[in-house]
Amino acid sequence: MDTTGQLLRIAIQSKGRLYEDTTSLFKESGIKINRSERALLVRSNNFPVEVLYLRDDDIPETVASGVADLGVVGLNEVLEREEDVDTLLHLGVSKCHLAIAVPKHADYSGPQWLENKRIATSYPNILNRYLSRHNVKAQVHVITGSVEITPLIGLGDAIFDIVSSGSTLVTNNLKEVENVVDSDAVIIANRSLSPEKKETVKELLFRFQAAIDAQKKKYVMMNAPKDKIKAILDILPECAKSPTIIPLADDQWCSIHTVLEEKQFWDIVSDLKKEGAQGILVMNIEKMVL
Ligand code: PRT
Ligand code: ZN
Repeated sequence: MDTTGQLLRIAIQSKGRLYEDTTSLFKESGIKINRSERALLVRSNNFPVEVLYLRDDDIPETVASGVADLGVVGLNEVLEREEDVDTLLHLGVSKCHLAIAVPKHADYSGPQWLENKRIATSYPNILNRYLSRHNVKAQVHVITGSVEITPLIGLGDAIFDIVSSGSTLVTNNLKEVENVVDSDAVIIANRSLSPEKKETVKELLFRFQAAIDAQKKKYVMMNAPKDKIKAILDILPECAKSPTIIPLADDQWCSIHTVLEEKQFWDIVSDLKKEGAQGILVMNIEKMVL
């Protein structure tokens, strides 16, 4: 079959935090990308897609201009670059947020505290939009890298930067005072894809979604006394109300299989044990088509 018209070029980060998450998503979606050392453009041999490896900062523009059809990039970069692209899917990985932080002992009282202050950031556009929403005039200093060190060396009164665990702020004697926007990796698309390419995008998103849904869920198996089946089913959350029940060699016992979100599992595991569930096994699901 000739798939030339359907071939999608997708820009992803060449190395860094997003690279790992994106590469494993392709793998979990059954799309083979065999990248030899430092290759910049690699075509999959089992799906009509070729991967273009770039710095994440360049991905929004590359997609907006049509050099790539799709891109995987942090929402933070999409919001900062203000390029004309569609955001198609949130991948729920590489999560972080953009926050304003000030020295630990500052008497921060709200956005007005920032009036006339110097704020260091690599995200001036998002910050300026935030400041104008709050009618605050501040001096925005654009710095690439090591933003968190600026208050310590007297280069600024506050910073606006990516926060994940928060430990970088603590190490630099800063405290977060405003969470401005949450971010995760997203798929962005060029706004004028051909109908053929749109078909491939549909198939790609379907596969990605199945892999994302599977990551959130666990396959749970447990043995239980038959007379406790009802009690155990009552404990299971609504979404898992039709579990598989399999007889065991001991006819007083059965095996109950169901699918749960990991958090739900931890919420109910002690109740399951109280009702006599034993040998509880929790397994990863590779793909899940809903
Ligand atoms: O070379 P290239 O330009 O492609 O990479 P990069 O260095 O710009 O990006 P990279 O790989 O560091 O991050 C890529 C994307 O990952 C970001 O744009 C975010 O969308 C996302 N992400 C998720 C993060 C973090 N978590 C993160 N913790 N990006 C950066 N950080 C840094 C942050 O800058 C700060 O210095 O980690 C520090 C804070 O971390 P905590 O855990 O101490 O709070
Ligand atoms: Zn970057």
